[in-house]
Amino acid sequence: MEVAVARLSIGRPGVVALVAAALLALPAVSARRVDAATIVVNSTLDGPDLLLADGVCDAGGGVCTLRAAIQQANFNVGADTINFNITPSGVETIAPTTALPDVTDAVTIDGTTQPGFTGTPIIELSGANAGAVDGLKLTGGSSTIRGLVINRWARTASR
Ligand SMILES: [Ca+2]
Repeated sequence: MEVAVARLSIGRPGVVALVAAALLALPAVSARRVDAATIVVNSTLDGPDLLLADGVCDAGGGVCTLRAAIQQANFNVGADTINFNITPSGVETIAPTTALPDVTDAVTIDGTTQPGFTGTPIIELSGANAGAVDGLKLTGGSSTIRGLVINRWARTASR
C-alpha cells in the first residue's frame, strides 16, 4: 500500500507537466504564421496538402499537386506564386476529381513556368473528371492566372 501511494505522488507531477506541455504546444502550432512562398507543382495528381503549418506544398512523398499548392498558398500569409515543373516537360493535364479549393488569398498561378513552354500554354486544367463544379474560383485578393488552358468544366472555368 505504502509503495503504491508513493508511486502515485511521484507520478502526478509528471502528468501535470505533460498536460502543461500539450497546452503550450497547441496554440503555438495553430497560431503559427507562414509567409508567402514560391510553390512548385511537380505532379498531375490530385492529393491534398498533408500539413498547412509547415509552409511546404506536400501531398506526401514530396509530391506537390495543384490542389495542395492552392491549399498551402491560401494558408500562407501574403501573395504566393505557384509555378510548374512537371516531368516530363511539355504538355501536362491536371484533371481534379473534385472541385479545387477556392483561391482565397492573392496568388500568381503561372503555367508559363512549365519546362517546354514556348509561348502557347501547355498546362491544361481539365474539369473532365470533376463533376458539376467550377474550375478555378478566385474569392479573395488580387490574383493572376497565366499560361493555363482551363477547359471541360461543367460550370464556369474560372471566375
Ligand atoms: Ca504543407
